[in-house]
Amino acid sequence: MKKIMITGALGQIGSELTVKLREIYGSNNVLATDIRKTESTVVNSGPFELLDVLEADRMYTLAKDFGADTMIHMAALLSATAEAKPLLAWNLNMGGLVNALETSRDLGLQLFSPSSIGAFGPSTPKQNTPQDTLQRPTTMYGVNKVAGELLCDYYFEKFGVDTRGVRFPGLISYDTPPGGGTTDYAVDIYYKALEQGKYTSYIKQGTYMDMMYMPDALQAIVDLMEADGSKLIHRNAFNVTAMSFEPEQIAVSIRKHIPNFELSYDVDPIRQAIADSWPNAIDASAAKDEWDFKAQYDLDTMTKDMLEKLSLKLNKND
Ligand code: AKB
Repeated sequence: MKKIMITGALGQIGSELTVKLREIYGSNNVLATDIRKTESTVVNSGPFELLDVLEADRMYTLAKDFGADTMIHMAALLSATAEAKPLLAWNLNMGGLVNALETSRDLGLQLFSPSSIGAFGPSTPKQNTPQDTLQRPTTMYGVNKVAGELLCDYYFEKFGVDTRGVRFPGLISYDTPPGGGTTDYAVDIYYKALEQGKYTSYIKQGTYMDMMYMPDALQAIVDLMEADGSKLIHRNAFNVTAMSFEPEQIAVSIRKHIPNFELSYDVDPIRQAIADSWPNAIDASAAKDEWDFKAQYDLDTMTKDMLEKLSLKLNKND
């Protein structure tokens, strides 16, 4: 990775990834793009262009003019929004990916495109979910992710595009809030713990899902993209995870810092159904074996860092 173009750069992952990549590779070597423009570090700290990922010609021209050798394609609708707007999700998630693949094919770019634990479904083994297993998701997001994994494999096999990707779990960060995901409760809970001392979860007690702290997710992207391609067997869909917990466990972790924190429930049937169709805990051993994936943060170290960073952020905004 030397000249990198990012789509969806103002989203939850993109906004922190852009900053990290600019630190590693130099500000002028990372072109951030998004469908909107905001007063933000991403826009102000290096090159930025407006891009709707459905505009294939503009995507191609921007990548060509920038001299990109790498595309990191983050623009997508997340699981809950995709379930509410399935046709839009199909068009945007698949159309954007096809354009990213075609641009990468024409210009010889290396391409990162994220999959998700959403690529699994109710018939997938729930515990220690294997890397290679049944994938019959029942959500539009899951359908998009499985199709995306296969399409990326196809472009590698057929056209030699150096496609790479991981199945991300829920990602937790203090910088940019996620939007429209099923796992978003695990971010909201920290904001509400600091602001109100209590949180009402839309995910039911006892519902386990895989999660990861954002610094580990960003490092995973860099490590996979820098990995020796000849060692990658599962190049587009590596299971990665750092922890698996249910709402009560995150509450216990928060109470180590905010002893009176209260957790209650008002379950959202749509997001609960999505969560119920996903694994409880996936097996990330293929990522460890093939490119040395490892996560630094567990639930308690993440909670400590989240609460410290978030209180600084929230106090600053007072
Ligand atoms: C979501 O909940 O949609 C995402 C995911 C796990 O892919 N965070």
